[in-house]
Amino acid sequence: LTLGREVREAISRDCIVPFYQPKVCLSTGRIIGVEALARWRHPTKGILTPDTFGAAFDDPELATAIGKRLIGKISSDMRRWLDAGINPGRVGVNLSCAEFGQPDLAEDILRILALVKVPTDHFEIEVTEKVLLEGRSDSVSATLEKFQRHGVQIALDDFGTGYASLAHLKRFPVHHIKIDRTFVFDLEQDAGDEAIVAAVIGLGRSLNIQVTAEGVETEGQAQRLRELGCNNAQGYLFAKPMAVSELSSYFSNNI
Ligand code: G
Ligand code: G
Ligand code: MN
Ligand code: NA
Repeated sequence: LTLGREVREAISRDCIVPFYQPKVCLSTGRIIGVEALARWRHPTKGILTPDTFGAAFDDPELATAIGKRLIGKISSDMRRWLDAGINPGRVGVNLSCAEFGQPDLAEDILRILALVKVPTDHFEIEVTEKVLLEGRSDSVSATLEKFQRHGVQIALDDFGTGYASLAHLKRFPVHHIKIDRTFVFDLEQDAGDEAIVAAVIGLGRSLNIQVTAEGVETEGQAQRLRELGCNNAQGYLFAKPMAVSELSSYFSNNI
């Protein structure tokens, strides 16, 4: 596989890096956390998004290699922010089905966090319902519970696009629901989307689960979300995913 060889080389040259997209409080606009999103600093093609290499996240060996390297970088970035007196809140880290296939996933990640001495409550694992459905559910829940016991929270990503199963919210420790951007896009025009968004916000409120709307691009969408009682949002309206270097000026204006 050419992609495999190229990705392995990119990892060894330290070219796969985290970008960070702020998550903000809809009432104050202040940053409440960031999501780490993998980027490939390609020597000739520039910054590549997972559009071009995301297939690697489906391969157990490559996904695990990328994931470990990214968590190392993310935790040392967090260490540096905290040391500089900046508190960016929780950083969300995406983990794929392939990564959940690794029996030592939680131990490996927790060990990396302990190494840089970052408090675990600065971390959140983002999983889609696909992870909950496709993994052996006993081992997935054991892994998630291990994270939870050590203070790492769990976010259910792309919520609404899969099964949006209430059983998942009961069976797995879920602290945070991220409403998929496909429901936010047409929120002001489509009564069905609005009803779904309102229902998820209500669900979060009754179950005491934090809710974040993804893909917020316009002030109109943000306003509608505020009216529906949504507390948190993420999207180009507030900030795009940024390199660490760009993030520092964002921090100085938004913390
Ligand atoms: O910016 P965006 O194009 O970053 O991300 C595209 C997709 O790739 C998203 O669905 C996101 O969850 C996934 N993705 C981004 N970074 C990572 C990562 O570090 N690990 C995994 N497993 N998936 C990621
Ligand atoms: O992990 P997840 O699938 O949630 O990844 C988020 C994806 O959404 C990433 O690819 C990220 O670059 C992208 N994204 C972030 N904000 C916006 C936005 O406002 N609009 C759109 N269309 N995509 C966004
Ligand atoms: Mn995500
Ligand atoms: Na998502």
